[in-house]
Amino acid sequence: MMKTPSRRGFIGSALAGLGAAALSGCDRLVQSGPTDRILRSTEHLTMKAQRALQARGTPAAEFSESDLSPVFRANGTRLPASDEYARLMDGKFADWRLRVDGLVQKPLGLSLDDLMRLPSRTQITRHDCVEGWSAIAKWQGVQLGRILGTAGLSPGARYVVFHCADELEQSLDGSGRYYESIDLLDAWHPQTILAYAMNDRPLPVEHGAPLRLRVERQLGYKQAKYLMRLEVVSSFDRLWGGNGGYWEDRGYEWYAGI
Ligand SMILES: Nc1nc2c(c(=O)[nH]1)N[C@H]1C(S)=C(S)[C@@H](COP(=O)(O)O)O[C@H]1N2
Ligand SMILES: [Mo]
Repeated sequence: MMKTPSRRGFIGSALAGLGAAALSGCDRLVQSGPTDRILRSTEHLTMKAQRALQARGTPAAEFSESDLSPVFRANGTRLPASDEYARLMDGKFADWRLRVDGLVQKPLGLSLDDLMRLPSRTQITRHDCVEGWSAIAKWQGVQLGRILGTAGLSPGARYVVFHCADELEQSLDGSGRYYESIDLLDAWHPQTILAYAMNDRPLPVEHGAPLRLRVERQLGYKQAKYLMRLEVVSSFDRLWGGNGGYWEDRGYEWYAGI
């Protein structure tokens, strides 16, 4: 089983990769006798890329109880329409399992109790929707890195895909099903959690019961609700529109940083 990388380890190796890429670019330029100007511009790009990666490792702002929004809108699906979801909801999600599969050493099927028995993280953060509203709430859940560490990544693993229970757009081929994806850097970010509680209560149905993603450095549409399955993949070009998410397939940016 692969060792769980620490956040530093992860960013470190990503940066090392960038360094190597920059170096080989440098060699090539030197060999072909380039001007200083080109060399400087690649140095500049590398520095920008490094800054961007380092910035992604820094935490999102956390707030205090007194900042909690009195009202937190629900957006997109408020109740998945499938019979399966209705059945799971009727049973208070006792029969729900989070499947973890794809490029993992050990596929998992985790119940809500399994997740709640693991150490949890609680964070008060601000959710920003592209539609122009924000709200602050308290989220409690399991760090995604812990789950991936238990499953163990297989070679080629690069992204985590979040498959949801709802179809936001009704379609014959299922292409209206909500899904999202993040890379491993965000997956191991300490504030990236699978949340089962909101404001000290079980996650309400309209906010994604029984489990949703919180990936706090990104916009609202990345915060996938109604999680059913996590799939570790090397690329998402075979998934639906190939852009890594429901809204991405409809033109939104894949990396929705804030
Ligand atoms: N499964 C699923 N996840 C989703 C959505 C959705 O429609 N379905 N909407 C997204 C959008 S655009 C936003 S702003 C947030 C809204 O979360 P909320 O309903 O808890 O406010 O969920 C995101 N995650
Ligand atoms: Mo949103």
